[in-house]
Amino acid sequence: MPVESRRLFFALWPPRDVADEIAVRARDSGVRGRLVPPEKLHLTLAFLGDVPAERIDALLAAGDGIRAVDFDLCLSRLGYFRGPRAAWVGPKTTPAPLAALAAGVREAAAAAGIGRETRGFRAHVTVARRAEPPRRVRLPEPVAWRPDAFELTESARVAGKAVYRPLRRWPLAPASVE
Ligand code: 2AM
Repeated sequence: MPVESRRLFFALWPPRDVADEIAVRARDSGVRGRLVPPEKLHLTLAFLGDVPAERIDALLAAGDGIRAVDFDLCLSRLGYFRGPRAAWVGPKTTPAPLAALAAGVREAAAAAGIGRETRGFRAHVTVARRAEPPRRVRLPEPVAWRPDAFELTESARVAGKAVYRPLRRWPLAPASVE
């Protein structure tokens, strides 16, 4: 009997105005390929793959235990992954609280008995798939984004298309202002 499972990942999802801005800036920078529509733009913190249904409660409980603070993201870089032929935008450097959050969700997954993600964390928002390598490495104008929550998202296939559904969102605590 097949084991029931769901394809899950932790991610940051930009609000619509930021997503629109990312899409416009990427297009204006000459990104070519299958452009990701604004409503599907996200920054993956950890990809968990197929998670057996009976592990999901433990994963949500582990997620509840994560304490993370918010941070500013300045998306100014344009990059390319040759293997998956993905063009992306991302920050020039990864803010420490973002690196800590990515580590936190990976630890939560491990605590729930879900294999650790093998790729190192590289903060990026994929803007085009089956893309050509971008000709520039910088966006003409950076996009500012202050995420206020992280999410456990399901990636389902509906009629051959990837559909993303939120399972749970957790707020990022405001970082104390010095
Ligand atoms: P990326 O394409 O932005 O790099 C949901 O499927 C998200 O998880 C995708 O947007 C993808 O991020 C990431 N993902 C999908 N398959 C993956 C894999 N095999 N390994 C790592 N990350 C993956």
